Amino acid sequence: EMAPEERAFQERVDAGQKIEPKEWMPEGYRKTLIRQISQHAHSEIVGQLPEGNWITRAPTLERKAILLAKVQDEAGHGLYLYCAAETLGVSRDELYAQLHSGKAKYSSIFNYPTLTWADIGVIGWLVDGAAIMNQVPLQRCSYGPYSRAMIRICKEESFHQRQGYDILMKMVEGTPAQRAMVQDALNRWWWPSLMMFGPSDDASVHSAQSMAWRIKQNSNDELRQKFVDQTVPQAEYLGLTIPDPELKWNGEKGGYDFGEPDWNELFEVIAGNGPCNSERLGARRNAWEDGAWFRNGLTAYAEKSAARGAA
Ligand code: FAQ
Repeated sequence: EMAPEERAFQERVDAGQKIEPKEWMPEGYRKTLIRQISQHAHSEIVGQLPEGNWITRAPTLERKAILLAKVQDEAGHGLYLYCAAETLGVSRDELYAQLHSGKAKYSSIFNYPTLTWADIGVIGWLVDGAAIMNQVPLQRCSYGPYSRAMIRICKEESFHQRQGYDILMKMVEGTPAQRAMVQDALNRWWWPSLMMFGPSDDASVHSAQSMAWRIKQNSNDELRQKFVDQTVPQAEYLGLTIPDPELKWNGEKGGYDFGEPDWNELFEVIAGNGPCNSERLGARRNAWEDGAWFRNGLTAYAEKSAARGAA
């Protein structure tokens, strides 16, 4: 039996109204949003690292400028999302502490290494492609600040995806070795990209409640299916083979049948045991520690100014 204020809240959500920061909300709704938004913010921040690895080695000045802009956009996305999380009554320092202690999650996808330049193309194509597929419905999320952040983020993600596909269009016109490099990158990133959508629906503990609250509009498997359907023709256009022997068009359902991702791998990566987890977290911790002198300087200056003002 729902309390009256909770029933009123649910009715507003069902009617498609936005919930704003100072309004009453169930504690579980607040907690779920803090969890999801902060995890999303951390993903953007950690997500700079795999691509940042190639900024100094981009093949041309133009590619370097484009990649630099993309990685800067990711920093911006992280910052909007931290702001959205802060409206729920959590401080940025707490959120950083959760990331640095390993308590908070971030997307599994950023725990894989970027071995070649083709990986940068494939990340834009698949990882940003999956991110858009997940984020377009989040623009209609019931929580106002998150939904508004998603509108701007989605516009920038579309550019990111195009830049990735553009890298690959160029590379597949190149030498056999360059084409092989693209195929190898696709082979390594395909399954981890499918895992970005989360565990299968029967293992997704949060989906039902998040959908009832209209935080999520679609289940993990629905979005994964849409992603596969959108991506297979793009792979064909590039002349690439998706590394899934079970992939097959199913005319009856109007979509592709495809193989099961290795869920054990996803859970291992989420638990901190992926190929680059410790490297990624180490880089974020170092960045935080290396910035201590600057934070201390700012605080000392603010205290001095306040003391001067009071005198
Ligand atoms: N990685 O019950 P569910 C980007 C966790 S895009 C890590 O299904 P939910 C852009 C989940 O948190 C990537 N953890 O959970 C970019 C939960 O654990 P918890 C970021 C995962 O929340 C591109 C547990 O498993 N995008 O950054 C993953 O209903 C290129 C059970 O799962 C977002 O975060 C995973 N893949 O659905 C940047 C989108 N999957 O918290 C740079 C917003 C599941 O209870 C370069 N988030 N888990 O300890 C969402 O839409 C949802 O949170 C899902 C998961 C769909 C990720």
